[in-house]
Amino acid sequence: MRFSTLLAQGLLAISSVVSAVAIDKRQSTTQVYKFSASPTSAEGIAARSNGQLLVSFFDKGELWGVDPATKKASKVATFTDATCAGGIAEIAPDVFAVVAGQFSFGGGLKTGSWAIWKVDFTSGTAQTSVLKKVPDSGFFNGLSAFTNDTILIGDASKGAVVAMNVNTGAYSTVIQDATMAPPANAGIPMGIDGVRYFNGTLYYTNVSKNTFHKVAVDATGKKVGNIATIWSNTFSDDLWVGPDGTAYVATGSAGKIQKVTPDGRISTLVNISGATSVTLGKTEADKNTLYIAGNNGVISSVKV
Ligand SMILES: *[C@@H]1O[C@H](CO)[C@@H](O)[C@H](O)[C@H]1NC(C)=O
Ligand SMILES: *[C@@H]1O[C@H](CO)[C@@H](O)[C@H](O)[C@H]1NC(C)=O
Ligand SMILES: *[C@@H]1O[C@H](CO)[C@@H](O)[C@H](O)[C@H]1NC(C)=O
Ligand SMILES: CC(=O)N[C@H]1CO[C@H](CO)[C@@H](O)[C@@H]1O
Repeated sequence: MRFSTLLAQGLLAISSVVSAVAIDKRQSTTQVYKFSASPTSAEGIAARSNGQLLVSFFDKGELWGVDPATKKASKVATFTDATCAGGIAEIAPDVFAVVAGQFSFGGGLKTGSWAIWKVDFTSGTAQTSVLKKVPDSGFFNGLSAFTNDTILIGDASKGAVVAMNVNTGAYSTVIQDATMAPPANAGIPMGIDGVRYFNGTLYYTNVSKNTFHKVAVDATGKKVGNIATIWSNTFSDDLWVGPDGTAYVATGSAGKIQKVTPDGRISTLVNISGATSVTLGKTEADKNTLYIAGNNGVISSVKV
């Protein structure tokens, strides 16, 4: 009797320590802005060096600016002949490339409609132009800065990565792999989704296969060695890699932001539903703030 009471008290003490640790780690997000009319389905997010955020939309060929300080938003670019936009990457200081083309849940995918657009803020106002229309595109979605004059584009329907020179628009497929392909039974023809290059490594997700991968690439973007699978059991959308090599992955319906340290430890940064993409802030004040775009129109933030 006495022994079991002591044991029970001991177990209680242990369990309260365990739950205290778990509670300390729990975080919640703060809403920055909510898009509630059209567009709504935020798909890509990027941070400018002036603290503003850029948000692209899966349900409209537009790019919007969001100011986390004033919590106001305004349209910065309309992509002609596009119904859908995707990844955003900074290709020179305050110059961004954005994926846009034609997809809608009602109208389906129009292959060959995809283009890389350039949105240049260096003159003070956004100057929007087509960098390159790609007639042999399948379904562009993910985008990453790569070398100073090259970007890497994920073609979600072809299961490929395309490298493009941002000065000339010249492009070529550098990787095509089964881990990047959509499965035959995919609801929409999307395999490779999030694409981010960091320090010799290309990270990418497959949105229809619940996978997250990494592979070393050479200076032209071609793969070197084997593709590693970081996980194969969690719905995975777009991602960001911080300056220390930590990856943050938006997991949409899986309901969380997953963090992967350079040595491969996986944890949940925060629970949040519908996250499509993430980025770290670029100013001294918000470099440890992760901004999250959601398909419910909510733009939110959390400390990393
Ligand atoms: C996320 O939710 C799960 C289940 O409710 C909980 O156990 C976990 O502590 C939460 N994680 C964070 C980082 O809040
Ligand atoms: C790339 O740009 C950075 C910053 O402008 C510069 O420091 C670096 O030398 C450039 N690298 C190459 C390979 O051109
Ligand atoms: C970049 O990769 C090199 C070689 O693997 C490594 O030594 C270095 O720590 C990495 N840098 C960062 C910032 O992760
Ligand atoms: C539709 C589809 O391809 N589903 C796949 C999701 O990912 C898991 C794990 O890789 C596969 O087992 C499923 O077949």
